[in-house]
Amino acid sequence: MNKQIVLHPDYYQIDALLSAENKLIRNSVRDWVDRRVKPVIDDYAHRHANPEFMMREMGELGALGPFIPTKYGGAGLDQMAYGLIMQELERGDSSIRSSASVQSSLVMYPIFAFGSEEQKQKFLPKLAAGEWVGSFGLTEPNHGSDPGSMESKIVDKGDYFELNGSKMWITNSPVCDLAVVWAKDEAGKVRGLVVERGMDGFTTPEIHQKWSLRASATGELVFDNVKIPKENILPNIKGLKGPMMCLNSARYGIAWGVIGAAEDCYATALQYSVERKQFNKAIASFQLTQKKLAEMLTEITKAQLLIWRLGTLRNENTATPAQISMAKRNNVNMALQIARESRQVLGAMGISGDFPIMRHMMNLESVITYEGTHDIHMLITGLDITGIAAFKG
Ligand code: TGC
Ligand code: FAD
Repeated sequence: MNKQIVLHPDYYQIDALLSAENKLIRNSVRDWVDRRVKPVIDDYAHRHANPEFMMREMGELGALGPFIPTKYGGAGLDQMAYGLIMQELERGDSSIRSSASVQSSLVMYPIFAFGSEEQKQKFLPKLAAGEWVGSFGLTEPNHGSDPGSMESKIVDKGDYFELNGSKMWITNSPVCDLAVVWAKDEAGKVRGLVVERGMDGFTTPEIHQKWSLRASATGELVFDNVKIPKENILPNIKGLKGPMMCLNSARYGIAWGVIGAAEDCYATALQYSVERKQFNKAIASFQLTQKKLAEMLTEITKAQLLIWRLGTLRNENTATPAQISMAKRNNVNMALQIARESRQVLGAMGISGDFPIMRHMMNLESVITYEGTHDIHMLITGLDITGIAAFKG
């Protein structure tokens, strides 16, 4: 078996469709993940600890806000490059991809797209360098799939806005230097604001005891009469459309990322199956094992083609939110099914921490829920087909 074909399956020669620049950035992130993530990630996951050093190193690689123009510290790369970076990070672990996609799509993107020139200059270069860590507060304790019903509020106090409320299940919150937060103004319009660590009344308690994304810090954002200077409001957006546009970017990145996790599981199962003998034969020689492997490769290949096409549409700025939902839903589910099948190929060894499969599987249980659940994305497709929003009462 050719090691590269096992580790990085490319059955339909999609590599030939990528630019030299795309392959260069992909290969440098792949190399970094092999050197800096894979050797330590199990230890961090076992200890439920966040590998904080990685943010700076991802900044050095150009993996944070890669699509942000260079004048703001980004790498000025295209959407295909962004996706490939997410794929390589998630081959290492979904936690690392989560940190990077929140920073890129949910923090840097809204500041770039909706922020003032001063906000862009103040925040983007330090976020791109990984010097500052950002988080994104949309979900609340009582409002997950239905963010439009959020209760967090800002009240105009003349010189400043007063923010009250809380956000729940927030990636990076315990370690963030700033948070892009969505709250309603007195007119009931959703507004975006940048809340900075150190502001009085702003706290970020951690959520402990997760069985998933254990190498990522998740927590709350709590606002108790926080005074938000007016210059911290994102001036160029009003309405739920603002956070949803950020989600389009993040969901697109996730649809790429999970292919990395799926490939890591598939490669592990394939290698194990040729080495493990039962009934005096490699288990890879049994038809039922081959069925599993053949189906995994087929599903990975279909997911790669789907996301490559979506990447070209994103580069042309013509991808619709519903197309992104379809890719997020399909590819995450594909990766989760492959993690489950791969685990079975390894028998008891599949549950062992000596292999990455169970870690990927547990991570993917979050990925199938966050950024819109599997079912919500199906209903978004249903709405696109029929014109009827089945999620509304
Ligand atoms: P609805 O009435 O349909 O829409 C309200 C306004 O928003 C616009 N809109 C979008 N705009 C751009 N892109 C999209 N994808 C959009 N979806 C909706 C819409 O056009 C409308 O605009 P306007 O101008 O007419 O006001 O909204 P709804 O209240 O019925 O809700 C439907 C919706 C789409 C919000 C819901 O189906 C949904 O997607 N829920 C899922 C919530 C979600 O994904 N939360 C994610 C939180 S962040 C997170 O999970 C980060 S994890 C990060 C990590 O660690 O990687
Ligand atoms: P609910 O909305 O309560 O849904 C529960 C179940 O009901 C789901 O199966 C759902 O599909 C179903 N359901 C809900 N409404 C309908 C409907 N109309 N029709 C049919 N079924 C329905 N959020 C952030 O804002 N920022 C973050 O950084 C962030 N990071 C996260 C990190 C992790 C590890 C996790 C697990 C979550 C994170 N989230 C974040 C929150 C995430 O986006 C929400 O968990 C997700 O949107 C679902 O909301 P919920 O958990 O409240 O589930």
